[in-house]
Amino acid sequence: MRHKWVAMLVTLGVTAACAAPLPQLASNAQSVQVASSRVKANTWTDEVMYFIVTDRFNNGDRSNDKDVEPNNEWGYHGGDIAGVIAKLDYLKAMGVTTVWLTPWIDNDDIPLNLSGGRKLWGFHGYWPKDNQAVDEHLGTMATARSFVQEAHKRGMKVMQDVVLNHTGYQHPWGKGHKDPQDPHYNWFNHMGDIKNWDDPFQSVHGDLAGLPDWNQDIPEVSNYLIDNANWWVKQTGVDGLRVDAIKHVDHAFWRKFTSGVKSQNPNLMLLGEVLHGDPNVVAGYMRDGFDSMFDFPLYYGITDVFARGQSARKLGSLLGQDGAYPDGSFLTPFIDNHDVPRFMSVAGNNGKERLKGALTLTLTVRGMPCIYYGTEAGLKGGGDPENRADMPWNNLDADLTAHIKRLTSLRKQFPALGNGKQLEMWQDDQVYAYSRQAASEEVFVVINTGDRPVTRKIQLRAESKLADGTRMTDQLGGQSIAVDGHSISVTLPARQQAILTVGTAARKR
Ligand SMILES: [Ca+2]
Ligand SMILES: [Ca+2]
Ligand SMILES: [Ca+2]
Repeated sequence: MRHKWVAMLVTLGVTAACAAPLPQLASNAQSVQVASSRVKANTWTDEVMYFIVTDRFNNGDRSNDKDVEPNNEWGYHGGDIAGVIAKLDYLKAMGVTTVWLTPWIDNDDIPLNLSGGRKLWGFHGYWPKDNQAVDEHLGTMATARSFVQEAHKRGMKVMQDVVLNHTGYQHPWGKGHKDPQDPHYNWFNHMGDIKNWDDPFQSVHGDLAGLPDWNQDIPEVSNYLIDNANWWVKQTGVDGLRVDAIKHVDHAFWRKFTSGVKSQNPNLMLLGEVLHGDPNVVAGYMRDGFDSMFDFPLYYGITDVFARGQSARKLGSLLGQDGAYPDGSFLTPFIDNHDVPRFMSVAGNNGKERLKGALTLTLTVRGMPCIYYGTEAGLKGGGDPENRADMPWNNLDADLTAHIKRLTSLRKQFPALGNGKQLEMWQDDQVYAYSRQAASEEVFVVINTGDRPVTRKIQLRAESKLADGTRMTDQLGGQSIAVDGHSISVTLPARQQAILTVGTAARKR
């Protein structure tokens, strides 16, 4: 979660309203053990994840369309969980295997009122109001359960987005968080808004734009949050949790959280979000017990190289730091999401070709790729909320969709693309190449990120088992080449890529 509107909200002054108090969940301090070491439970690298801002995706139930204002970019637009269920077959046909939705937890019921009559709603889901309910705009607990069941029926997995740093403005416990007389006063931090984002103490203990900040330092709170996460998993049967804003909570809590959740749900996949470009910072949270982390460092590299035309060596430099992670093979690479401008709004000329290059990298590089809804439509959008526009169902892009399907299909046909070891083969300012090597399979990916055609003679890695004379076929462009002198010679037009597999035939599309 990113809060570019922090200063704006503070300046304008926001209003929040009251809600009825909630019963407190029983504390379960005994169930929680602090992790002594990181236990590796899940590898989802052969998954393809698709991320949906539920309110903006598909309106499957008109009966929950209260507060809908299609022309208010900060308001509800009517999308819901039923709408996602209706599109599961569409997603499956594109090769998606895992779906992550923005938080479906009940959010604030009254908007923030900004100057000029503008109203900000929690359509994004990151303003929790009732920790044990589904938001009425998105569905009910039964709809959430049904979504998970329908996904499972299709062999797909579901990630639930959870917010453990803060509550919404109207959460019954949080709304009194500045009042020492409030019974839950100690459950929240009282530093006021984060002002210096580089100050680690402020970043953890300060408020994000006035959102009441949980005080995870006290066991009542940390146990409650862990119990609540386990409660949700039990209620809905999700396969994993995407955990929001973890850099705003202390490492000690995350160690307790990952251990406490895994002790109840050993197979649950935990994916953390730290919006930071330094692999060492992101790796520090993976060490707290998260199975995977969003690959924000590589995101910046993908944007710089593919959208902005900077040196392809940046990709090599970033992937060369995988050793910083406890498990560098299980990051979650992505091109863009709801907290950053969409790729198509950053890329200049030939944006669609550049996006296809970025997709080729994202869907063949190590880790579990994540595709943001609307990528298959070439959807544009700058900062939040422009990057959360409605899914343009009547304006999908056949070419982009076909490229995604081609890549997901290749991942199925060549498991090394999901599970193989990532080995760099070549880097220069314009070309980046790597192999994905499994026990009995090698796939080479060669990417021309530049605007000129290239030919490169690329030496195979010492680890390669391919003998001279081995024929290879490019599954994207169709060219056929032979290994010669433990090398391959690859020619690529501007902004094109090759995915080379052993054999003379292009696999069935
Ligand atoms: Ca609806
Ligand atoms: Ca609500
Ligand atoms: Ca915090």
